[in-house]
Amino acid sequence: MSSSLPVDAIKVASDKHPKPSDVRYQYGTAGFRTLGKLLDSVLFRVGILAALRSKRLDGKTIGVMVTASHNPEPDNGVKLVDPRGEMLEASWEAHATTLSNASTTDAFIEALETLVQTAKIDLSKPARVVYARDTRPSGPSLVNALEDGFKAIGAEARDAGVTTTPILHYFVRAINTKGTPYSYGEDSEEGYFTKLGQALKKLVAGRPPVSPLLIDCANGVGAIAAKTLAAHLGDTLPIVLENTAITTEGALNNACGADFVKTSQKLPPSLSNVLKPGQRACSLDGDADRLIYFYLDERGSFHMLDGDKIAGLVAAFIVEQVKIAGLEEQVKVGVVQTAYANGASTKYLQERLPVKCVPTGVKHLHHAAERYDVGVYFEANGHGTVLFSDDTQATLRDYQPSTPAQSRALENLVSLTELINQTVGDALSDMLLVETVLSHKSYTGVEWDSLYVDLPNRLVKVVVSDRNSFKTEDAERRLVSPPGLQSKIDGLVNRYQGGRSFVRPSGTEDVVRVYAEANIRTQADELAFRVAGLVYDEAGGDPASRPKEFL
Ligand code: G16
Repeated sequence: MSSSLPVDAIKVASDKHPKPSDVRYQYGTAGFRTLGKLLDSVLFRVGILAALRSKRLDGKTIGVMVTASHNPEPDNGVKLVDPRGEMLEASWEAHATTLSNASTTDAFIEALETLVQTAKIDLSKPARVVYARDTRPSGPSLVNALEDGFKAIGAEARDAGVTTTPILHYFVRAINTKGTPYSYGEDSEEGYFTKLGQALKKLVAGRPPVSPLLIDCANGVGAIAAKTLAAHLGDTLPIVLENTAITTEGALNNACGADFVKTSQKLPPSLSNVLKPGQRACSLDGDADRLIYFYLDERGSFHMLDGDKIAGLVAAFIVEQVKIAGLEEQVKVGVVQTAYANGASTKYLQERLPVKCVPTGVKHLHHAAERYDVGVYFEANGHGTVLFSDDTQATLRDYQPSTPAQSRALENLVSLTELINQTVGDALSDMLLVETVLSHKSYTGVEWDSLYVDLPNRLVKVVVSDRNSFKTEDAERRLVSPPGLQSKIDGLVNRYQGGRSFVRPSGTEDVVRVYAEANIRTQADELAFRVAGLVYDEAGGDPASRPKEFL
């Protein structure tokens, strides 16, 4: 290795971004996430870490996204994106946690030197990064801290401005594949929107026009991207944008957006006088990587179409196109879910395809989906995508169809590989995917919803003194710690018909999550309430978060 760390420059800059003494940071489910005001030192250090990751990978561009996604506005966060646009490799999550917790500048430099040694980083290599942020008020100052990190280590940094998380992931892959046979597209927003828009136009060519789709933008960065997308799509897909107040203080994710809809199983109040019965609508989350659909029936009752329903719709369509194309033997489709998947969706999918259950977190689903020729993965919360393996994409390129029907199905599959953001869950790309399938099947929300009937379910949060005392196994479906709690949960679950419940610590909020489902609504609510009560009693719950009855 021919060069060393610019220790003096890092020291001077690091002293401007001291670590608060009373905070312990953790690179969790989706990076660092906590109150924005606590993150200054973390952003500075992440800037340096991203540069080292790039050097370790021979100067490939690494992405840095400043966002707290579905969390409330005072929160913020940061996550790193690896060269193919996927989440940071797991072993580096531990390095991120270590660096962020070094208590002083000297301890930080020491931790950096250890990392350079243990990860065998050649410091003479270039460091390239691309970064972006969402619309949170704390974003600009956190980006300044990040930029100080880039400057201190001498990284070549490209500012992608204010954009969605999935667009940043797209950029990373597009930059790293530029000029190669695997080119992912132009590395610009224009390139992203053109790619998606053109693919949609091919997929729905000749289909009847559709009625306008209403998008709840969660008052976040998705509002900006959806507006640009709408302009690219024109009459192909008329779009009405709601909850676009990106500069209104406190509005982000507040009583709107995908997490609100999924968790409360309700229409955002802001849409109650806007959404017409039968109209298709969807919610994005704060950084536009999650998508939940919904509609009101003729009686005005709310119906939600979550990530599980999206997986069912999309997987069935892809299987059908593969079959029509005559590729059934060569291209096997599989689905990946988490424990949050509704039991009815798992049953529906298992009757048709291989289904795997993995722990929460897109990175787990993504890796499991990579093992299929076509891997469809969605979390129930609306976070997911579809992956076509390199071999499958080559099969689609080389295949010679023998009938016009085969040829059309093949073209559809190829266009799907363009329409779908295969780097990560992308609400806008997923929305176009859903719209494509609805158009091909001539489905309204009602027909889509009737593919299977969801088991009533409830998700609740409990604030406990130490969520890290909760440890799980079997893809988070069972607790191993606190000892004895799982058998109490089992005892309760057995009393409910169709009962299922599990408890896991969140990786993005300081809470423990409780999920329950049962054959009837009152029973699902009661089971969730009782299990939450057990957690609360066993784990020293915060009185303010004592589980409330939903009945
Ligand atoms: C992130 C992850 C998701 C995960 C969600 C909730 O989503 O990317 O995979 O489902 O957090 O995780 P937890 O239950 O551990 O808090 P997002 O949209 O917030 O980035």
